[in-house]
Amino acid sequence: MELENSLLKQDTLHLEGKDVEIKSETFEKLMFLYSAALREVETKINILKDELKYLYNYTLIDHITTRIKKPESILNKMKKKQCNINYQSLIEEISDIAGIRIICPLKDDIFSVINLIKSYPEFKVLKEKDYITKPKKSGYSSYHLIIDVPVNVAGKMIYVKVEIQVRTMAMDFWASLEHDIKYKTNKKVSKKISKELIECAKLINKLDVQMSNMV
Ligand code: 0O2
Repeated sequence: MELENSLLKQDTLHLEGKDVEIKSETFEKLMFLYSAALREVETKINILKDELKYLYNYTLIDHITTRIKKPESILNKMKKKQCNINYQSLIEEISDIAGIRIICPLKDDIFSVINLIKSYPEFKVLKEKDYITKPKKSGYSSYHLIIDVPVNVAGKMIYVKVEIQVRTMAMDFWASLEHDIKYKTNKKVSKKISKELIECAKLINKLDVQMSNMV
């Protein structure tokens, strides 16, 4: 595969400048680290979800999904960001290889989830993007956190980046459809459709505010 071939030209991998060096023969070994970090986060969030449900009968989190970015998508993103195609820049520049999406019923729940995640001492927040208070031009709304997650490999602690996206069910509905229509296709979406998508995002925001006010 093109990506693997390009990456594997450099077989010594330095992780985050933290005194760990991995002699990696395969791209899969690196992906294993991301998948391990993702599982750590997924377990913690699932426990949080159940704890709130069973102890306080509150549904703060409706559901969560996880994914590891496909090699083709990693390569496309590296090219788009004009990165050097090697492990170093993959690890440093691409923050969302491991991704978890947390879907909340209400808009206010997003900020509660974010505060709870920030209170975990083992997660180090590297970056946050509040597209809730200030949606993207496209209309996209979501709260993003990039965190460093400790993973114990062969007795050594290494830190792996995981992207957490938190949004409401309504925002998720919009983002999923918009993604299918526009974000991942190479087809140019007409101005009319883009405008309609922005209008729909505004309606969804109104709906989220109205629903929040009812509870
Ligand atoms: P996919 O397929 O979802 O993984 P950065 O490195 O932070 O400077 P980046 O990662 O492009 O740049 O940051 P940004 O804009 O916050 O986007 C990260 C992710 O948010 C995207 O990942 C999407 O999942 C989502 N996203 C951002 N903008 C939009 C949008 O307009 N519409 C939709 N539907 N999703 C969006 P990927 O890798 O682009 O895609």
